[in-house]
Amino acid sequence: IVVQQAEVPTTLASSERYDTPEWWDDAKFGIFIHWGVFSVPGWGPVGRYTEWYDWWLHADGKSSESWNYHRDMYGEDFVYDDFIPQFTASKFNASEWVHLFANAGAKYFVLVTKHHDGFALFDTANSTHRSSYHLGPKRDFVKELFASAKSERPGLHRGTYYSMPEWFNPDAGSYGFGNWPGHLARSPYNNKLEPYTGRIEGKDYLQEIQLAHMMALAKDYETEIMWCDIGGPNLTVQFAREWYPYAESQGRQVIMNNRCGALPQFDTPEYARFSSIQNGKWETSEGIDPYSYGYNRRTKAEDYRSASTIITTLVDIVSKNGNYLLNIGPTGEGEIIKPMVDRLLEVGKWLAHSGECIYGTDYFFLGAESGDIRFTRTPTTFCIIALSRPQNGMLVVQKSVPVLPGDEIELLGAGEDGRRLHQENRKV
Ligand code: FUL
Repeated sequence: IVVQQAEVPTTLASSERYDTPEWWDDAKFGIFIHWGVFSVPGWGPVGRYTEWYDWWLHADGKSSESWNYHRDMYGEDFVYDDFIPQFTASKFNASEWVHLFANAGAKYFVLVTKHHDGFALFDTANSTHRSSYHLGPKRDFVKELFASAKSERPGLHRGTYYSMPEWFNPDAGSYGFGNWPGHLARSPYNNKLEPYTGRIEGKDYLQEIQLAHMMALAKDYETEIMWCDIGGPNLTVQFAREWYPYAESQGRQVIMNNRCGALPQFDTPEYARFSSIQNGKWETSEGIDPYSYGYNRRTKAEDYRSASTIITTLVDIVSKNGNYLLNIGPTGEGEIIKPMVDRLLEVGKWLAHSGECIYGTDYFFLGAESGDIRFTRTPTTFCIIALSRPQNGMLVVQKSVPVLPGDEIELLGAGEDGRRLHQENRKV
């Protein structure tokens, strides 16, 4: 017998595609937040993502640095899910977070709502019980953070990172990672070691977990960005067909990245960026930590990217038609540590006086760069941004730039008191 299976569409027709929203094009700078059970150990060998803690523990084997660290710190019987009760979030303060993001000059944020460990930060009642709402702190962090942002910083847009596969979920079977033979997790119900926490027998992974989660984030939490990860088997076309018209009917513009499948609205280079102007909008993501999205207790304060590195990266990306999603990794207690806060606020100071050359700008198509100089523009302004202080105080632009006699030139920046420079406008 040959069973003809219904074909699941994998892409949207061009008539069903949406442009990137105007608010997102204009926003340029967002904050990415990798926070979850992995933040509790918050540790990884240098050069590795700490949100992959559980993976390295298995992948690296019993004589590895990862395993030795884990055994010495927690003992060899301590499994990843034993970190769940320690994920207390005792210092988490939604209001402080959103004010910090806004004061950093970010116009949106993207919260990891479920990473590859399958542990969600929202109410997963309809699908699994593997979430902070059912286990550990018993709190719905997506709801708390989104509610704060909506009421306290309404200009700050809200997005959700969502991992399509789950590493050790037997129901997710062959989806990207597959099962890990012998992987055990602590059951929240009887405290025994079992194959996967919170699993509800007989669920169809794609329909009842993945799609159900994405729909909940879209409708119950009103996410504006569905920032999927990894790709793999998915029902994104089905999702998009429901979500886009739904959001549109509410007068909201929403967006999905290229890792959802179906409709790549924007590219997502990771710890990397394009070196030339791209026709399509794109977004680089990378950590303040030079090696990891998740918090790494090994990283020294001076190793975090400096504010000036962050600013020059932002300028470079924006001049090439991209957005910059800068990641922070809070601790398991929900604290954003001081070195990160300091850098974010420093970036915010710069954006406060020079943001008009960033937000709402477009690239300048005659050439994004010339040495240490970048260009951006709006319909009425042309910006020349020097990435380093020009020698002898003289900025030489060796490009044909659209400046006409009669135009006014203004130098943006802050004086020593931090206030905007007041300069006599100069006529060209
Ligand atoms: C990757 C993930 O595997 C990383 O842990 C991180 O979340 C990054 C943004 O995407 O694919």
